[in-house]
Amino acid sequence: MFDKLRIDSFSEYKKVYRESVEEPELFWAKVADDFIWHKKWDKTLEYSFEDANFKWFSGGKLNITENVLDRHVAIHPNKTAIIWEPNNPLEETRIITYRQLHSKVCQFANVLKNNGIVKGDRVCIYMPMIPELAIAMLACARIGAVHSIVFAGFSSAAIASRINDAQCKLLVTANEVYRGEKPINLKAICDEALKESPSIQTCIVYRRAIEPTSMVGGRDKFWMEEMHKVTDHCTPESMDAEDPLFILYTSGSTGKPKGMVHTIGGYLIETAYSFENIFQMQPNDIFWCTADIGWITGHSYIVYGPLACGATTVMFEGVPSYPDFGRFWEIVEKLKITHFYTAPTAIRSLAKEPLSFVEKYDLSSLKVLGSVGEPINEEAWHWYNDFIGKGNCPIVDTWWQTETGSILISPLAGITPTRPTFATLPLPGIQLVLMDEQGHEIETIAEKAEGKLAIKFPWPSMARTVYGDHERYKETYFSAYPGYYFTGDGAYRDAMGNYRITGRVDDVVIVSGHNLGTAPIENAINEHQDVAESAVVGYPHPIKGNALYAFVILQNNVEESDALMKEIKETVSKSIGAIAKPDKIQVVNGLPKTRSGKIMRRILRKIASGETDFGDTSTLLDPSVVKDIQEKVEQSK
Ligand code: 7RM
Repeated sequence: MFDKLRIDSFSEYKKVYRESVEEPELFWAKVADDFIWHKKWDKTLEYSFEDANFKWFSGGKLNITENVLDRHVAIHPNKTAIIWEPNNPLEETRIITYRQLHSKVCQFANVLKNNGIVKGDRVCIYMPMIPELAIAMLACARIGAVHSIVFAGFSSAAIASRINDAQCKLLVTANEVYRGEKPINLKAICDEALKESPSIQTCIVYRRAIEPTSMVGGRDKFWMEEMHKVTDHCTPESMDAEDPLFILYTSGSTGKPKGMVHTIGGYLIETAYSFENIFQMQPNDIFWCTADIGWITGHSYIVYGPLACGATTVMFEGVPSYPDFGRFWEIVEKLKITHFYTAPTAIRSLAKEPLSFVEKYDLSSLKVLGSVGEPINEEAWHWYNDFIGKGNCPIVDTWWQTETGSILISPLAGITPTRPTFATLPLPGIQLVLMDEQGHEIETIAEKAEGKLAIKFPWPSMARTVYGDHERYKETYFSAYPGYYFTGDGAYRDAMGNYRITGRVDDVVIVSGHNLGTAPIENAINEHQDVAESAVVGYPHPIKGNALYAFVILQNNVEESDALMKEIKETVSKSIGAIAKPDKIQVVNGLPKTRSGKIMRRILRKIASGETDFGDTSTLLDPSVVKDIQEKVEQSK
């Protein structure tokens, strides 16, 4: 699609990278030139690290849906935009062309308007992986409304708090979701949430299943009935490049999730640029990212990136294990997938099943494999390379975050020399640095230069703020190293400049590729009446990457029991979602704390992963607690 922007050799990458660092604004302006604007921008970049203010292409006017839809309808209206694969293989695959997608998006945009939604309003979307989810988000973008997608595995309490935080006016959902064996009634979960969310005036319900659905008069409306009332003509709203496109919540190290705000111009340009160059697609290729659209990976690399490049993108409703562990490979064969992008946790869980699940299918359509979400370990990398790629498919290990909007470190498929477990080199325009303990840049060229990963110059798709809390944005990302964006990750760099990300250095745990804050989980556990206090840490897990270990102090006179442990897990499930349930709960008498009362999770992390060297424990208030916890853990083994 973007022929002019496509890098096609390693020497060209090096040249473009160098130019992008020497004159970043010129570089990004050239990229932005290839998109459809109503009016060109006044200034490419204005920024201040000190105030954490970043503006790209401000004064520029555009509508993102013209770039991801109208533009392609004009060139290839009958090209497939979305292939939808249902949870149940007996149900039919849906093929949606660019023309059809455009028509549905415009229609649903009119539905939103009919229901009082105007530019700037926030719309919450709580939907399963069906095409209507993509349609709803693009419809928001068409009229300048801001979407806030909540992953359909979250609980009613989690939806309510997100709706309330952004004061969403409308909620889009479906009556049921199918993932694996049992259907889940999403509408019932929404009804619970809406008891606590008075800002919602309308709830639009897509009938995923022909089930009786309880509807609240005046508030709830069926998708189909609303669609029948409108045409498929909808003039795209002319938006400023810096107007918000969406809010997406991500967990932080303190209680409340952060609503990361992404803006239209920079996000469009960089998701498209990164998609084009990393995946190196050919016109008839088929791209499948297995993430859920409820996470940033789905936003950027199922919807916006691929569609901006006019590619064919696959949406899968189900799970890798249903009806059996061959489901992914069956789909690869059936849809002739050329580009397959998944998470290390999925790779590890499939690698432990018999190889016959892989060998049963013809995977020869595959050209490129991708990985995202957490560091990929050596073993999983080789299994992926040998048995899925048959040694013929470059693996792009892509590092990025909800906050970065698009991939910042990755090989370009077939171009950048790869190194197992390394995300390799920064994309053009991305100025990475490693920081030492004193907060200085590590400039050493060595086989292993190790530090904390930070970024020295703004990039277009970076989040602009935390919704309603700019101070928190400033504090979280720009206070650790003044003049830099701090990623929260540790990393090392080899002598060739390749980066390997080692993981979070703060209190966020990546479980099965999901970014979970330990603080909200502790808050949930503490809600149980029998719990006095708790601390949650991650520990290495062969399948999930990390699992959660909860250390819990019970109220006096409460007896430890299996039933109680189960109740505690349920409390977490209810307030956050099943993915946040701790794998292990250890009852203890005390927690290792500093004099100022901070729990030293570093020590608990070591205990949880079976280590005995705790490093510096001089700030511990009462060192005997540690011994006591270790003994209890030993006893319960
Ligand atoms: C895209 C996404 C972000 C955190 C990030 C890292 C970890 C992501 C990789 C990775 C090693 C990778 N967004 N992470 N990709 N670690 N190698 N290729 O996952 O906001 O949910 O998580 O995920 O710790 O900071 S996220």
